[in-house]
Amino acid sequence: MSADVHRTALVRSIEGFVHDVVSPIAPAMARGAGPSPKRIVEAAGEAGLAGLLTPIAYGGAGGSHRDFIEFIEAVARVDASSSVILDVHLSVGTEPLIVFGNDDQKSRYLPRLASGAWLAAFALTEPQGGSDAAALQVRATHDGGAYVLTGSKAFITSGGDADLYVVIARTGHGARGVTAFLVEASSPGVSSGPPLEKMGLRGSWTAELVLDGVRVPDENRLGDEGHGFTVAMSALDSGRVGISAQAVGIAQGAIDATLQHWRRRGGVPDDVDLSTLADMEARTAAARQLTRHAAALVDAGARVTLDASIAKLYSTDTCVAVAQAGVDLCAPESSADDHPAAVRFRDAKACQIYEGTNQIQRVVIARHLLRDRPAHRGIGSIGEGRRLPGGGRST
Ligand code: COS
Repeated sequence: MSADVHRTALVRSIEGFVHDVVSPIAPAMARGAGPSPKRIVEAAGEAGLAGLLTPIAYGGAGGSHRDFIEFIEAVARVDASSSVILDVHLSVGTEPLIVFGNDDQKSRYLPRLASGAWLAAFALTEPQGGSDAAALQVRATHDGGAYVLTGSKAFITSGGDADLYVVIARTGHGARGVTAFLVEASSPGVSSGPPLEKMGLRGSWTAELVLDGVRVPDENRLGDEGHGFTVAMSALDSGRVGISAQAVGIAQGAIDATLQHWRRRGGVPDDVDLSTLADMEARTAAARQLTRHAAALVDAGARVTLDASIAKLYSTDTCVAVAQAGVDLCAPESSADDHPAAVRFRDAKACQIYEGTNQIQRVVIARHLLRDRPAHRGIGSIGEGRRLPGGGRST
């Protein structure tokens, strides 16, 4: 199949999936009363989309990150809950296995994930501390031919419904004492708390994952021992591009909701300042371009840490601002819990928080400027670890 034909077929699958599967369930998902995450991924599997990024040799669609962001944006435009379920499954749930897995691990798990028979999740965050990922405490102790995992992970998307978790656990000290594991949900000692009652994204499950002496065979260690922080960070590099795409979709959905609201009311009210609508569109278009740029870098095999953080920061701040403007333009009806503009506004906020808060994205961007490009910015005299005039550190 030529690349063009492949892309056309993929675009059709995405359109069909959004129209046939996502649109009908969107209102129920917004109330937290829709199908389970597993059912969403099964349906994506039936449409050939649950393994969008998985190589064809392992049962996937062999798609690019450009395809991936278009898929996530298209779903988020209609229903953000479905999009985060799919984003986590395809991205941080499956990609570490594609990038760091050995042949045996890929053969055992990728076909099941790509067909939608299994749902994947990513378990890094812990109850004691979210942003300082290197301080994680879930312990993995080597014992015979297995690692024994003990501790709790918090705020796990699809927690309680996933079949396979990429778990990041401590095997030594500091960032280099962290290792990644593939943990089957059916393993003795794995359990989950109930899904949280959330402000937005109510159709996606977010739960605690408890690991109580879970024996994970050596064959399920993902990458080398001590390499888990790099597995997690590079998963997040690409994952943040997906969240950026999700934010673009939510912003676009807020614009759609505003236009539909006016259509239902028979036109634009006389007192509306249309420059607000124009700004919503311009910011969303800019966020989309940043997301595409970051996705193109991933597809080119380039390091995307900086551009993923810039895209994630800009797009998610944009989606909150655009969704808020949508609520204002649709007021007072938009104060109703089920008004589409209100749903967008509630869903938008989480994008600034997960896969690295926007404060963390600013840390990543600022560190990059100080570490890698001092000459361009006129701060060449600031060395590694030296005090900045404002009292911060340049590391
Ligand atoms: N890709 C590959 N390797 C990376 C990396 C990346 N993006 N970022 C860091 N690393 C490596 C570093 O090269 C370093 O390796 P060496 O020790 O071999 O030099 C190691 O990881 C530690 O890096 P660093 O010192 O930068 O780590 P910090 O503890 O300072 O933390 C931040 C860095 C703040 C960026 C990290 O903790 C982070 O991203 N936190 C947010 C976590 C998050 O997103 N949580 C959401 C979970 S999913 S909802």
